[in-house]
Amino acid sequence: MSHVLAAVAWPYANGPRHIGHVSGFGVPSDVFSRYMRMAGHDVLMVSGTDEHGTPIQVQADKEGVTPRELADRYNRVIVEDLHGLGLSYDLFTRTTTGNHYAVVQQIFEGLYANGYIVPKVAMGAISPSTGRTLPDRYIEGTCPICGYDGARGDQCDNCGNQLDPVDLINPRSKINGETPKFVETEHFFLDLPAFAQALGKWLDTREGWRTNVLRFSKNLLDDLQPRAITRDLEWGVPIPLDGWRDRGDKRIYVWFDAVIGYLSASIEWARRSGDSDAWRRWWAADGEGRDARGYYFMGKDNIVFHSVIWPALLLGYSGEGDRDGNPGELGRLNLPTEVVSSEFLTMEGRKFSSSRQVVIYVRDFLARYDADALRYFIAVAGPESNDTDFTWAEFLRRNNDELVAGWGNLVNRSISLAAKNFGAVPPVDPAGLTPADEALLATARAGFDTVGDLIGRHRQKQAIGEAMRVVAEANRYLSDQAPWKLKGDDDKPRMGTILHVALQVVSDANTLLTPFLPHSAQKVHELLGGTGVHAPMPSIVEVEDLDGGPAYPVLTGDYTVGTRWESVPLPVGRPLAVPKPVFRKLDPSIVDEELDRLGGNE
Ligand code: MET
Repeated sequence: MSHVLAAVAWPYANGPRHIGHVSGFGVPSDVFSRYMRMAGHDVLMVSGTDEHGTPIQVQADKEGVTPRELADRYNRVIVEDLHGLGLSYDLFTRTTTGNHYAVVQQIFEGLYANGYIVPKVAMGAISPSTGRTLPDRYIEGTCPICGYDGARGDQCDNCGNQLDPVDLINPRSKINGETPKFVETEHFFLDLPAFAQALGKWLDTREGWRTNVLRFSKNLLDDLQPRAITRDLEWGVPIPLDGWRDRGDKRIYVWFDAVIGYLSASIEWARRSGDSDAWRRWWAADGEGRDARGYYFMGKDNIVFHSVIWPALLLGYSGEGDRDGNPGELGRLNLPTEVVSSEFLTMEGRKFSSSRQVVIYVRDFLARYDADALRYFIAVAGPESNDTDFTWAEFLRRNNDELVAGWGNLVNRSISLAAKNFGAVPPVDPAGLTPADEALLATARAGFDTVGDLIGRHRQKQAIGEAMRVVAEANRYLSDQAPWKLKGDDDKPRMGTILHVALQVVSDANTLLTPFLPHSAQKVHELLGGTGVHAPMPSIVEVEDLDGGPAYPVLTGDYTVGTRWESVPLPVGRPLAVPKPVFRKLDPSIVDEELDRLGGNE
């Protein structure tokens, strides 16, 4: 057993999340965490809503509410959506908690004490018409590095480089098109160049990363610049230094506070668990967390923050950047084991866009379809290592031809036949198993190694492909053996054997599919006569803020109770009832209906 941290990207609380968001990090991190727990590891899966910074401020201005009101609203919406998908967070919290503020300030102070945070006068953009600061992301222009015309002030999405708005050619405000004015303003900078060697050494020791993620991260080291980690903004974590703490107009940069969320959420989880030091099992590099592993799940636009900036913060706080320093009060902290980044999901060939209504919100999806139908699509056809397209026609096909006609059919016909002819799990005939029986059972058993290994290496597409291969072989076995023809008294023992084998393989395949399809796995477990929790689910709990702030909803759960990653022999004689179908076949008319719902459709 080992300690495994599943650190999942924090969705901005500035609107409902769409299926592109959850297919990049939400579902894959849940599949991974569920599998790791089933395999006996002590998993801590944490995240929360990202509630500071300009993404929240700008949307709040648009809706005419305060940032806090906006964050409260969408925090709840997002918590409910992730709950609907069955994502098994140990704690899904938010960045506006007292605990998070304290931890962010602690990390800032540690970095400052080690000399990695320095004040500097920089040029900041303001809007000439309103006099307010113009956030980096709301300035657009031509990238000075690659010439792409849609570059943002903080980053070019074409070449992936980090930018400063002042470097953009022909800068303009995304809010109203005006040309920003640049004025001098004092900020704190993270001395990123002072981590070049330590980061390079660490990246050189990384194994098993997707090659593009590792290559991209190493390339970033060639041109590290100091990064501003404060902003001219009223909304955010105050700067914990004398003379700055009480200033209303400067706050810590949202990305600085958000990545620290992985640590602060772990600490919050520990404080709520009754053992306030328990977080150290995943984090303390010199103590209980020495052998822990940390996997970070995100979309590809977030790589730099997880493979360069967050590790730099951890190194600097631990006193392990390129100059001498001491660890802060929390001690030396673990760096990520792996940054697991996915690509993008597009929608009927176009980029997701809430404003153009090229979007399917999680909530709307779950109102019309089952969570596992979406989880299945994401697992078999999601953007794991290539940009991929969601189309309703493909969703329909995957659901009807694979989930319903493949897995659902196997479950249904095996259990129905056994229930009708035996009313229970039949025994194996004393004549024994045939080579075909043995071969199928062996295929299913071998799945535990293959599928588990693939999930452990973040090859979830291949993993579910292997699990579905077991399903396909079992369907072929049933068709070949045709147990329904063996109705005579002499044949019935053989019919029992075939159904015994089929049911055992249904049970094994169900376990293999549990990380992917937890809702239906629980149902199949019950159809097989099982009781108790097979696939644990998260719940929404209203909690008090631990440091006196307002109460809020979190996602949490007890995941120690689910089934293990192993073949469990089905007890002969266990009563079986004729099953109701587990999966819903969808009518082809949904494709046109859904396309009509999408905006901008010809
Ligand atoms: N809120 C960010 C995003 O949605 C992710 C933050 S992960 C610490 O891109």
